[in-house]
Amino acid sequence: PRDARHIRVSKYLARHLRHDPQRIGLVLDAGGWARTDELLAAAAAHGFPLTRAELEATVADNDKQRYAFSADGMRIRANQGHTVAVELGLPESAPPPALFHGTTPRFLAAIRDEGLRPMARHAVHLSPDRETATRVGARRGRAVVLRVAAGLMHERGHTFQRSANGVWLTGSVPPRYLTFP
Ligand code: HQG
Repeated sequence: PRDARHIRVSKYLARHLRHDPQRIGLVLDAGGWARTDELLAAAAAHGFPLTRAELEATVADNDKQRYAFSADGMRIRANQGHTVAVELGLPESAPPPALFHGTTPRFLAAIRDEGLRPMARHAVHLSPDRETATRVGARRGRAVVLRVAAGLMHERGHTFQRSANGVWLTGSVPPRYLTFP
């Protein structure tokens, strides 16, 4: 259930597992993992007490499966979306022929010029279908969905990784692989 508390906890995790762990004195390892007990202690010490049960519920019920526990439950990380340096260690994977990127009109001129760049994040995020890309673009205004010739990129040596929650990641997308609406 996506109640207000669940959303607050998810946003708190995004802030500290993707962007700003040092704000609460949290240390992520090279793979982006935090110790679960350290996260709970750090959150409590910085005015955001949450129980292990709430944390587990947020990870399990998250609409985009943004977070994952290690197999033993001792560690937790964000599946994608980082701005801090992490090496997620995802295997390279062959993408489907087409992937999609949702953006908004004010970025189009720059994207036509220079293609898709990771901007603040570690990789360009691509969606497996137009519906998902539309939701991503709509976060910033009117959604514009670009088609990415991912199969062709892959044939020509670009590498792709698929995150645990189904987001496709690649370093950049040159303009010639993009189809604009
Ligand atoms: C745009 C959310 C100018 C790009 C979503 C995007 C996703 C350029 C923005 C995930 C550009 C970056 C990532 C260029 C790209 N010139 N603008 N050359 N290249 N852009 O948030 O893909 O809910 O870093 O189109 O669902 O929007 O947080 O990337 O608009 O999966 O889990 O620059 O974040 O997931 O924005 O979103 P972002 P994104 P969560």
